[in-house]
Amino acid sequence: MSVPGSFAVLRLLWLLSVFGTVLPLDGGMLFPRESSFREVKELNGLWDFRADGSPNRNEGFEKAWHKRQLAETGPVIEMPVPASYNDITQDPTLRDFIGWVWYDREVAVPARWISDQGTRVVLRVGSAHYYSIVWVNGEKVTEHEGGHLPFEAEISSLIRREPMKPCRITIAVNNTLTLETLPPGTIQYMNDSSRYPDGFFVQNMDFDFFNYAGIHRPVLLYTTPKVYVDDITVETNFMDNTGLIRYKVSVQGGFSNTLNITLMDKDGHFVASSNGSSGVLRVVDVKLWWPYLMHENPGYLYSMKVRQHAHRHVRDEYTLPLGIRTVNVTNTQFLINNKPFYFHGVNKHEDADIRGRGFDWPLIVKDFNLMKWLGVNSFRTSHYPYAEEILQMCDRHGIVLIDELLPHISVFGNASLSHHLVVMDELVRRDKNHPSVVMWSVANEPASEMPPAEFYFKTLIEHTKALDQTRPVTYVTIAEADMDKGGPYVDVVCVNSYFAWYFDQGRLDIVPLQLSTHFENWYRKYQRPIIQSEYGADAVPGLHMDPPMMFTEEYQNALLQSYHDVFDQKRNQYFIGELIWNFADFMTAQGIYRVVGNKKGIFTRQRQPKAAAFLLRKRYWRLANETGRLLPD
Ligand code: GCB
Repeated sequence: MSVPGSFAVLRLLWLLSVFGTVLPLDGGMLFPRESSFREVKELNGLWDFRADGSPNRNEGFEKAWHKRQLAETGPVIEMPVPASYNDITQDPTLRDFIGWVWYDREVAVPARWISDQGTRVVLRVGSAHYYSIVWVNGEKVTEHEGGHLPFEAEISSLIRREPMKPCRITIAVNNTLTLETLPPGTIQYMNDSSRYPDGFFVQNMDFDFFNYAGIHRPVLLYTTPKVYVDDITVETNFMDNTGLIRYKVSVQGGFSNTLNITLMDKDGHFVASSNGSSGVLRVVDVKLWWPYLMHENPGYLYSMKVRQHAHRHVRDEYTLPLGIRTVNVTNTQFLINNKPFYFHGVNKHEDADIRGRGFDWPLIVKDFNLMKWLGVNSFRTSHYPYAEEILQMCDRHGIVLIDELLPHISVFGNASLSHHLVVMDELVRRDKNHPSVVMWSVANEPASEMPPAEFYFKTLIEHTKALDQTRPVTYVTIAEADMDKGGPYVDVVCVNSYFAWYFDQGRLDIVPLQLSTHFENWYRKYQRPIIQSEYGADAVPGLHMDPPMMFTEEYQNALLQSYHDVFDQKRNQYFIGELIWNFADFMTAQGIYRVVGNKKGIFTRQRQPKAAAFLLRKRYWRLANETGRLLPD
């Protein structure tokens, strides 16, 4: 990411510079794709399941439940994977369960995967919240901390040991949040025996969404050859009509053989080729990746086929979809392909009835259809990394993403920081090649009044910029005091505010003054473009009152409208985007501020529009016409 001056000079410098994406983690996290040399077997469906309800939640480890089938060590129920387990049964104890839950199932592994010593078999979990341990046939193969990113383990030699036996996969998942986890939480024991039974505890959390848990994304077995393409990194640029793709490929598992890279256009026609593990592909008459509503052909993707040869035979093949685009930020603008981009979008959650945070294609496709209906060109992955399949949809449809790592954090110790840096590495490693990702958000609303916060954020933001120099970095903030800690380091100021909602309740008349003062102060201080990264009001669908009162659909509409008036005044100055809170109603912990969840959605949780959806739809299509057209050079 660079501040544009003379673009041609910068492009030249780009070609001469070193690779901008530097990843300290060992190994890649390429999305598993089938090819002539790779197979994928999905393990989704029903698994056996048991929550460890013992007082210390440790019975499973004490009795080594992983050593046998789960059904042999106690009662089990059927649990769908992927899904949160919380809302699947009628049992409130399971809905609110804190501690270890256990899943297992047997898998028939294709005989040729076992007999062919040249095949590498990998077990991959798309995500499981929060801490996971995985065993295969009773032997531990991996563990992982963090609820929203994939992890995997090679299991080839293990399954070859007893080739005739089915392969039993056991996964234990713990959703307990502590001061060491990200997001943090605390476990509080209630010791007053006159009010609470022995051992009674609660999980305290500082974020506003239900702590859904379980195996949330697909579980897969996939194969690669023994010597395999492990990671690919691409960075793109263009000069006049020529696209430039700088690539780096790493091969693992043995001697790095000849690599051959072929780029194809959307119709499968040859575009360019190269040999070797790094280089630059030149694309004549390039078709750039454009956001939805900014071009008649948004989301244009090329395919980069990476082939690994040995003795003139192809040994491995992996095809990466990629889009060619640039991102730059000035003091007042966000530029995609050197054109000003205005974010008119939403904040989302991975959240729905029954499945909780579980991956669900019908829901994902419905949400994309709703976003396109609304005229949304962007969203923020509030407040954690979303499934990679969602990012792929964004790539294909031209929906621009602010890729966020974490919700509210309030602990700034060394342990949190080291873990935060590792998860940031994991996020960049997974998402670096997605053209839809135009900015990293390292956290939402950190309670930065805590003293070590400034060091924490400086380190985190600088680390992220060192990982990836091609994208701007932000963190999302709500208070000016918070911004003082990280503000000097961010490229774009992302600000949340809830005027006439959490403050000055019911007083819509104060919004124009407070909002514009707020913007002016922030711009004066940081001289960075500003995005309204959250604003909104709860509306209970079907509740009406005119003149508007809080919680009615009319109030939600009127509040949005009063924000929009100020946005329109600042739009041609430094104000570069608006993301409504929230796309849809979503579940939260129980509390007196939430009526069965957060109701700030412009759609209900079942994805039916409230009045505000129509208001926003009108506005976003108007904005698309005013801001989205390609501006002349
Ligand atoms: C915020 C948070 C978001 C909450 C929202 C609200 O500032 O970032 O997670 O859900 O406010 O509705 O209170």
